[in-house]
Amino acid sequence: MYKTDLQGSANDRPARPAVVQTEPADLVEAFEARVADDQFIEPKDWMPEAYRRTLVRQISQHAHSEIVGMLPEGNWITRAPSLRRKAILLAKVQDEGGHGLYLYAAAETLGTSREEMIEALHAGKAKYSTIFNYPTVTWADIGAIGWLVDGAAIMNQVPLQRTSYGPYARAMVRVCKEESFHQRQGYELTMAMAQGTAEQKRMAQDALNRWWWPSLMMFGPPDDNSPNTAQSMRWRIKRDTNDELRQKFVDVTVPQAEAIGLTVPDPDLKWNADKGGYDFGAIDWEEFYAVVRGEGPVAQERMAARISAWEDGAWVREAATVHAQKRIARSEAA
Ligand code: FAQ
Repeated sequence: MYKTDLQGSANDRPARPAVVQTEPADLVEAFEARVADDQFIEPKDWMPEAYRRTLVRQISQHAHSEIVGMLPEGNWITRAPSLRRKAILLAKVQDEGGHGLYLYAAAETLGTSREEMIEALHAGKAKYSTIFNYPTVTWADIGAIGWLVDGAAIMNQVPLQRTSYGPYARAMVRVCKEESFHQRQGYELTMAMAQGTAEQKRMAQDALNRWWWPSLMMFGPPDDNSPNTAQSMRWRIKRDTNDELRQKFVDVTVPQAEAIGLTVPDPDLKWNADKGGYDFGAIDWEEFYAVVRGEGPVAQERMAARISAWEDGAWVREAATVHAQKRIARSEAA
């Protein structure tokens, strides 16, 4: 149900056709000069169509990830073990909804409506992050999501505050502040469990074991199999490559695990003094591509939940539209 053009492994994917330059050379040149000068491109500025398409693709997929990403944690709101944990989790899930909205709004400035983007998601034409196709089976998973998933998200999003498209960069500033709170609450939750009873520590370790590798996959395919990175780096949409960000995440997160007595589930993990970072084991890219193709453990459940939420909410959208029309009519009559 969640089909993509990413069939098979990265190696047997056809190469993308070369972009044919049909746009006025002076406009392209001026655009490229502004990007090279680190100026923001704004909605009304001229931009190459391929730049616009790339942004709509990335920003809408990012928005979908935030919205689908509410589901794994939403699953635990009614079962949070204390009022404090419940209040934190509710706030976090609401924040993710807000992030989705800022991002849909940023993408809309490029001329694609929110309805079109949501339709593409529901039709399986748009992607969302692989990470949200894994189930949250114990309370410790809520800690692991905050610590690892939000941790990976921040690593990717901090540089996006300097992405070349103004509305996306500005949305990221607020998103990053909130994600930073999310990461801390997840780490604090995991720490509490790691220092709790033997069973709580076992649950924390089990959650780390299950979420570690999918978190590394969030950064996307390795650079030599990432069809979009080179162009997105040239346009300064991406500021770092997938592998660079993945490495930074590993380097920051491994000491955090050690500090709370948990073990990263990678027998090949080893500090490499020469590079000043960790060497880590091979990622299972077949699993990544299978999840991208919609074969993740709870992929069908996630899309079914989103589609039914959209359908069940139709009356709210209709009521809000009628209310807005009445307000306009009233203010015009006054
Ligand atoms: N999942 O050529 P690249 C969050 C696709 S937010 C699914 O490297 P690109 C907050 C990629 O789209 C998490 N698909 O692509 C939160 C492309 O296919 P396409 C989301 C993936 O764009 C926390 C193809 O593979 N964050 O977690 C994935 O240059 C907790 C080839 O890849 C963002 O979206 C994947 N993991 O780099 C919420 C950040 N990776 O589109 C709730 C913004 C790759 O050509 C709870 N996005 N693909 O058909 C980005 O930085 C980039 O888009 C990347 C991918 C880095 C994700």
